[in-house]
Formats: sequence, C-alpha cells, structure tokens
Amino acid sequence: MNGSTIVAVATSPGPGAISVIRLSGEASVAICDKIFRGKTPISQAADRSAILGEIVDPDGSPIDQVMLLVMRAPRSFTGEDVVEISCHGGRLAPRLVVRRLIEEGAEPARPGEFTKRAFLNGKMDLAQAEAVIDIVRAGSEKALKAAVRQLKGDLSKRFEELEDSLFETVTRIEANIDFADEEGITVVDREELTDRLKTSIAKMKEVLAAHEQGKHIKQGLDVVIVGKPNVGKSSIFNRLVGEDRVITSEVPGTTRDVVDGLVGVNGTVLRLHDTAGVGVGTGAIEREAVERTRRMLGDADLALVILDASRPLSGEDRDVLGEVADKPHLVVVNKSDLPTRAALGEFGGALRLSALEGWGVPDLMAGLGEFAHRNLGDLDCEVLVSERHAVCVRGSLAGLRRAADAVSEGLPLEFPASDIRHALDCLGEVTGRKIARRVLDEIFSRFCIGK
Ligand SMILES: Nc1nc2c(ncn2[C@@H]2O[C@H](COP(=O)(O)OP(=O)(O)OP(=O)(O)O)[C@@H](O)[C@H]2O)c(=O)[nH]1
Ligand SMILES: [Mg+2]
Repeated sequence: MNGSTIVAVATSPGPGAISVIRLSGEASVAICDKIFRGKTPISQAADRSAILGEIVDPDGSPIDQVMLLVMRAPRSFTGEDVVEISCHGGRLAPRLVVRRLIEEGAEPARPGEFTKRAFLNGKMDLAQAEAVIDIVRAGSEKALKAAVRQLKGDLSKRFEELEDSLFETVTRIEANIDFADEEGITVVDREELTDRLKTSIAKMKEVLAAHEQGKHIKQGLDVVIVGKPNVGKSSIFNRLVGEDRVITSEVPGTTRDVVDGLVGVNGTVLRLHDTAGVGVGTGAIEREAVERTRRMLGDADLALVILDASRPLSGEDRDVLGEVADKPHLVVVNKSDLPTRAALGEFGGALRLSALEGWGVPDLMAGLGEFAHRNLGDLDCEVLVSERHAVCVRGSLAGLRRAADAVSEGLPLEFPASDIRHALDCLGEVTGRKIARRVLDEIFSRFCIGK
C-alpha cells in the first residue's frame, strides 16, 4: 500500500454501549502507543491480544477507558498491522479518540478503504470483498447466508473453475498455432473444441440464471397493493408493515404517491408498495397517480388486489382484476367486518379480512410467506451473482459465442483463441485477477467509511 495508516469508526454512530475504532497501516501500533496508557505498551503486546487502558490527551488527562486489540501483519483483516479500539459508544468518545489518532499521524479512511487494502494485499479477492457490502446490507436471512458464503469464497471458486477450464482450452489452441509445423503436436480437434465451448457457455448461463434468483434474494420480491379508491389498501399496508405509515381516510383518493415498506416473511424480505386507487378521477394529478400505479404493477412480482366487501363489484374492480390477470396475484376481500354484497360471491376462494379490526391479516401474511417460499424457497442459493458480476459474465459469454462460431465456420484458430482470451479477461474482472484501477475505485466507493 502507500504506507499511510488509516483510521475510522467502524460501528454505526449514535448511542450504544461501545464503538469500535479501526486503524490499519504500518504506524498503527506506534500511533496508538502515543495516546494509550495501559499496563503494557502496545508495542510489546502479544499478537491478537487485548489490553485494557485509557486513551489520553497530550497533557495526560483521560478521554475514555478502552480495550485495545492488536492484530499484526499479515494476520489481520487488511493484511497490515491493525489495532481495534473499543471505546464507549455515543457521539463524543469515539470522535475524540479518532481526533487524537489523527493528531498523532493517522489519516481518515475513505469509504471501503479497509476492505480495499484487504483486497490489494491478497487477503481476499474482489468477489469476497464485495460480499462485505452484501453482508452489511443484507435485508433477509437468505441474503445474509448467501453473502457469507460469498465471503468464504464460494462464488470465487465457481468463477475460478470456469477460468481454469477456459484457460486450458485456449492454451491448447495456442500451442497448436505456435507449433503447428512441428512433429508430435496433434492438431486441435474442432469437434472437441466445440464441445468444450458449449460446456463453458452452459455454465455461464447457469451463473446468469443464479443472478436472476440472487436479485430476488438480495432485493426481495415486489408486492404491489392495487384496487379501486377507498377499499382499504393503505389500511392493509399499515397492518402488514406493522405501523401507521400511510394516511388512511374515508375520502377516496387519499393516497397519490407510491409508498414503500419492507416486510420480513420466511427468512426473505418483501417490498410492499401501496398505490393510488385505480379510477380515482380524471385530473392531472390523478392521471399521474394512476400512471405510477401501472408502472409499479408492471415490475411487480405479485399483485395484491383489494376488493371492498361492503360494496358491489364495480367496473373499476373488474379493470384492476383484468390488469393483473397475467401476473401472479392474490385477491383480498377487505372490510369483511361489514355485510358482504352478493356480487362478491364469485370470490369465494379469496382471502377475507378486516384491516380495521385486524382479523385475517395473519392469514394474508401466511399467504405472502407461501408466495415468497414458492418463488424463493429453493433459492437457498449457493452464490449471489451481483449486477457487476453479471455484466462481466455477459461479456465473457459473448466472447465464447464468437469463438464457437469461428470454430464452426472453420476460421483460422487465431480467431477463437483471441475471443476466448477476451472471455477470460471479462471473467477475471469478477475475482479481480484482472481489473482496471478505475473499476476498483468505483466498487469500493460504494462501501461506507470504516469498512
Ligand atoms: N369497516 C371497515 N373499514 C375499513 C377497513 N379497512 C379500511 N377501512 C376504512 O376505509 C377507509 C379507506 O381506507 P384506506 O386504507 O384509506 O383506503 P385506500 O384504499 O388506501 O384508499 P385510497 O388511498 O383513497 O385509494 C378508511 O376510512 C378506513 O378506516 C375494514 O376492514 N373495515
Ligand atoms: Mg390509500
């Protein structure tokens, strides 16, 4: 690295029992020694040992009582000398400790700089480094599980296998090109080459399929609540998210914007969207509101159609039902505490509930849980393939397809060889074996400070 020693608070700010401040770099131990007063100087502390003491001002007055953990290079997260200081939580103590460290020569860390150093020092590959963000941002147990697997290197292993097999293919072709005139070199069998490329192409397609599933695990499924005005969409939304998030009223057209909330079911997360009632009016705002509802519905994984038990089924209800006909949907008959209109008889199988009184809501939750399980249940997926990885794989796949075409068209072997080389370069960007500095900076800038 560049020799600087970086510091940041690694825990989230605000009230809490403790905060952890992390230092990494050559001077970590020396800098801490200047501001720490404990039984043993840190420079003499055994590797991976914890020492109790105080952080002090230059005049020796104590700032906070702390516990120091010393991890020496290369056996640390970043591969450099790392000191972690656990001080008391809150806003002030950690800030004052960091200020002292900066006074003594540490530099404030940039977002993701610790993880970036870990990558540059060979402690982890890029896919593993990215898993750190996914772990921090995981919104459900499944997402967390997959991210932890990625951190352990499962994703990297899959890509390395792909790379190895392509590498073997390309070196064989290249040997053929370079030594074509020499005796004892068997000419590459184009059929075998085609088979090999087909196998790699199939594996990459699997990775892209995993990307689609992973997207759902990471981001959750989108559930849109739709229905005509005043049927109780917002009341149901509030019940599901478990708080009074949206305004509800007896005035039709209360909700205009799309409002989002998260609901955890079955170890996964659902992103719930409350929308404006369809058919609320013809003014500009109403038209825009309905347009937004439609857009939301277009991207949704599931539509929750809400009907009002106390009113006869109307043309608007039928419009909504027509719009969701081709996508997964659940019909909910709300206001079932009121006398039911006969016309709703045809929804005998629909879920009945009362958002007002609360009954039936657990059944709706269970229904959503089942839906999530049906869609994500088998996705205790081994790996999460991020959008960035998918872009690399798509580039690689394009290269392999060109290579396969070149082979079948009988072009000189230089052509498929160069296409496979391109495919390998694309793959190398996943694990970071081959990656531009600019891309690296972009990736790590998405981290937060202290990671
Ligand atoms: N009796 C009864 N009233 C309900 C029930 N659910 C909602 N309401 C009432 O119906 C009215 C409309 O509820 P909202 O949740 O605002 O309905 P909405 O579908 O979001 O309405 P818009 O945003 O205007 O489209 C409110 O006065 C609610 O208190 C229910 O289960 N039973
Ligand atoms: Mg509403």
